[in-house]
Order: sequence, then C-alpha cells, then structure tokens
Amino acid sequence: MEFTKNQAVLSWIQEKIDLCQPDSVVWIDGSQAQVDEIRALAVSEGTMIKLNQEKLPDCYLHRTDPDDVARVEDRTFICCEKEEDAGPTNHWMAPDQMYAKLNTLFQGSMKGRVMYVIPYSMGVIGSPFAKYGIELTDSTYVVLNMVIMTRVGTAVLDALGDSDDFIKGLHSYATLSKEDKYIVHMPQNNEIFSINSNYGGNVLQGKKCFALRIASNLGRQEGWMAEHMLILGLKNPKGEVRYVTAAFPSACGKTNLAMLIPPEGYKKDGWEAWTVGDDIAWLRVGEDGRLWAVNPEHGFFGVAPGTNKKSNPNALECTKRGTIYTNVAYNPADGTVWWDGLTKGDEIPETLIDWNGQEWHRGDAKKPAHPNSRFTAPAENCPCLSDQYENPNGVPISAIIFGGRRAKTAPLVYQSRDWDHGVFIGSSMASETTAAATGAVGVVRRDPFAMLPFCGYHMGDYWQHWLDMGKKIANQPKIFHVNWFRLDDEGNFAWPGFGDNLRVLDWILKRCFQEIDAVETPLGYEPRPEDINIEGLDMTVEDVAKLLSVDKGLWLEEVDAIRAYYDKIGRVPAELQDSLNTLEAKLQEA
Ligand code: OXD
Ligand code: MN
Repeated sequence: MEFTKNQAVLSWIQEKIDLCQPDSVVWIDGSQAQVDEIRALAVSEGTMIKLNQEKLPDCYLHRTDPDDVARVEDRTFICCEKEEDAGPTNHWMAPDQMYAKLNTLFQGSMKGRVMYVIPYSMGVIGSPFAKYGIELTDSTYVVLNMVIMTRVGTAVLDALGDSDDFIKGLHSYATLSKEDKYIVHMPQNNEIFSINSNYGGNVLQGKKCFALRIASNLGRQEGWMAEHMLILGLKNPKGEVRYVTAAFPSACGKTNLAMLIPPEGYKKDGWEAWTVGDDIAWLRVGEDGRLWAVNPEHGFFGVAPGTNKKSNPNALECTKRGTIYTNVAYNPADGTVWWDGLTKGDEIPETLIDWNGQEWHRGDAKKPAHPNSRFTAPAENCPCLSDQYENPNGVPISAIIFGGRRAKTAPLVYQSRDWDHGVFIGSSMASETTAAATGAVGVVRRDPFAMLPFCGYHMGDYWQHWLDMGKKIANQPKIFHVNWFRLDDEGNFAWPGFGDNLRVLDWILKRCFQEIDAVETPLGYEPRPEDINIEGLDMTVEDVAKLLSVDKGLWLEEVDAIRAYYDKIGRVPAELQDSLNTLEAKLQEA
C-alpha cells in the first residue's frame, strides 16, 4: 500500500533508513487493527504487560530502564545557529557539531529492529491551528503512546498533501546509554532527535519537543503562542461559559485544576467545570480580537502517584480504559496496578511487584511505584471533557492565570494592572520546593511562565514576544496570579485548594467581566476579603484577609531576587524592568 507520494517525506525517510538501517519499515495508518497488532507484539517482546482486561480493558503496563525515568533537562539541546539566541536557560551546541554527533549515534541504531513511521497531528487534523509531524522510531512503546497522545495515521498524510511543512522527528532507544542520551531540537530545520531514551517526556516528540520547544519558535515567527498551560471551561449559574488558561510549575496541582470538581454549594447553584486541556495550549488571536486556545494533544500523560478518588476522581476515571501505565506497581493478585496514594490503610495491596519488577510488601519503606510514574490516557476517557475540545477554532480565553507554590510571599490571588504588567508577573513566576521533592524545603526556583525547560529560544526574547502579542489582541484576557499554598502561622495550608479553588476562579471571572470591584495594592488588584465566597468552608473573612496580605519586607526581598534573576537572563524588555521598578517604588510607599 502506498501511504504518500510526498517527495519531501519519502526522501527524508529514505535518508533516515540509510542511516539507522532498520530491518523493515512499518507505516502507522491509525487503524485499530494495526494498534491491536502492535500491542500484541509489544507484549510478546516484553515491552508491555497486559493487565486484567475485565477490570482495565485495553490497559497495559510498561517498565522503563531504571536510569530512564524522567525528562533529562541536562541532555536537552536547542541547536539554533547562534549560541546567544538559545539563551541562558537552554543547552546549546553548534548545529554542525550536533549533526555530526547524531549521525554517529544513529548509525545502524535500528539494525535488527523495525522502523515505525508515525504521521501525527497536533490539533484537529485540517484545522487552522493544526501542525503536522512525522516521528520515526524503533520503539513500540512510542508508537502506542503516540497513538493515544496525538492524532495519527494516513489522515495526517492526506492533510499534509505534497507540502514539506512538517516537523521531522527521529527517535531510537539505541542502547539506552546514559552518557549518549540526547534530546535535540533544530528549530531552523524543524527537526527533533531523541536517542538513548525511551521515557515519555523525552521521546513522545509531539508533546514537549514539538508542541512547546519547536512550536514556541514557530509561534514567534508566525505571531501566535505555544504555552505550558491547562485550559478550563466554567459555566456559571447564569449559563455563561467562560474559559481560562493557567500555567503552573510542576507539583502545583495543574492536572487537578484542569479537572476541577465544583464544591457542593457551587454545584447546587449550577456551576459546571470542563477540561479542554491539562498541559499545553496553543493560542491565536481570533478575527474578533480575542485570544483563542486549543489543546493540541489527544490524551493525558499524567503523574500517577497522588491521584485518587478524593484528589482527582476525573483523572482516575481517565485511566480505566485504553491506558498505558509506566513505572507503576503491578498487583499480581488481580492483574491491576497500584501507586502511592491510590488507596489507604487496609486497602493497600499486601503484595505488589514494584516498578523495578521486585516483590514488594505493604509496609516496606521503598515506594512500589516510581514517583514520576505515569498514565497515558485518551482524552475521550475524561468524564468532564469539554464539548469544545474538538472545536477546530478552539475556545475564547477570558483569563490567563499564573501560579506557584509560595509559603508566605504571594497572596491567594491578585490581578495585574494591565497586559504588560501581567507579562512581568509571568516572567517572575517562582515556586518553592517541597520536602517530598528534594529534601530542601523552601528553595525558590524561578520558572517563568512554567516554560523554563520548554522555551525553545532565548527567554528574554520570549518575554518580548508576549509583549508584542499583547499589542495584537484588541480584546485582551486579564492576567492573574494565584497561590493555593500559603501556610498559616502553624505551618498548615491556609486554603483548602482542590475544588474550592473555584471560589477564586469565580472572583477572577467576575473581574474579567467588570462584575466586581477590587482593592489596589503594590502588587496589582486584590479582592476585598468579603468578595471571596467562603460559604460552606470552615473559614472566616479574617482568614481570607490573612491569605491576601502582602508582607512588605518579603516582597522587597522578592524584588531583589527578581532583579538578580533578570540580570542572569539578559535581554529583559524595558517594560518588565519598568514593572519591577514600579513594584519596588509602590512597596516602599506602602
Ligand atoms: C509534564 C511536565 O510531564 O511538565 O507535563 O514535566
Ligand atoms: Mn507539563
């Protein structure tokens, strides 16, 4: 069967066949029959374990190499022409030098293996937002994950036609050599290479490599934005449906917010919440002057530990069918899976096979699932998936929300004075490390726009792109900052979080539609404490006032820290320096 006549596609693939020397080549057509065949092959070769098909239909478990369990930021490169254009937040190597290295590493890397050709689309095929890619890989794990995470198959080739406008991706797990692991982006040629890894974030190229690092470059050239943001739809009791996007560093509850369940009182009043996306948003200015967003992905690649009936029942429901689990524990008693936090006490299985394949017993100190174990689940499994998820034009955005985990500094919520000031807030975003993550509590890590590992060019130029985009949006979304993680004087979380975050989103949306007043503070606009709805919570207006308080001393330290960070980044637009100086002056006056 002929899959395409596209000469640009065919000659590029031939070049890579000559380089990698696979035994055979299989084109992924997107059919269920072919997916079933590859699943069976992955089971027979030991890549996948078939789970209990009654309890978890079409679900499989995969264990990675113990040294290949996460994204490798120190092995990730942006190889643009000039080093200075990659900026201080990216690793860089001269393109010629990197091509030479990659040619050596990929040489014969697929001998004795099959090369799979995966044509895929980020976004609804044929839509104005869609961008196409082809990933060549020797991994059945990559094929089966890409089938979930993106739209794949011959329909993509048909939409591409004879155009050479596609992202060229090559992946080989090769020998999984730690020293020779490379995740490489060549933005000038729209190329991605991953070698010696078989872990999702490094090798499912549609996600971080294409939809963020390469797409951020495309967005800059073409006048749109590729962002590390969830997209959430909210219906209020009047029946008005409004959409927000939000960017958070990791470990700040992004998936939970994307799949939020309204608190009882809100539900009773008629509020509803829908997920459009949990990780990536592509944003364009619409003809109506508003900013429109799509989720270019087709599935969720979520962190398993901590996901349970209480924390995120919607995410848990997503994982019940057609899901690939990576590095979770296996329950040999019933052929299902388990991860830390899934169940408690007596409901924790007595015996498991841990993510390394070793027997584990309840009470053992070692965790049975890897802390970064994942589920790859089809978006259509999501009980709260928005009916606009497949809308080729996306959804109009009313608010952009930034956030971080700050014990004392950031108040529960504040609004920027205008777009440029909002860009300042995004550029200075930060989160404090948790004890669980690193052992060092309270270390501040700057993560501008939650794009630190994902911005495919100089961070200062990226901030400028945000400022430039603002000028093109006649009807700008309002920009906010939230902090769900303020601690009280006893060191406990002062805000309940989870579904109750809707109480803050309620205020945010009212601000977007001029339905409520605010108080001006040195940070921007904050709610009057009585304007955060605490009905049904064990909290007082005084508690809310504390959550909204701004500690002048801490904020003056924050100003110094941001200034030092700006000095490190360089190419900081004047508008952001001005915002920083204004913040300092307003704090000093306060
Ligand atoms: C992710 C990440 O996996 O941001 O989404 O690391
Ligand atoms: Mn992410």
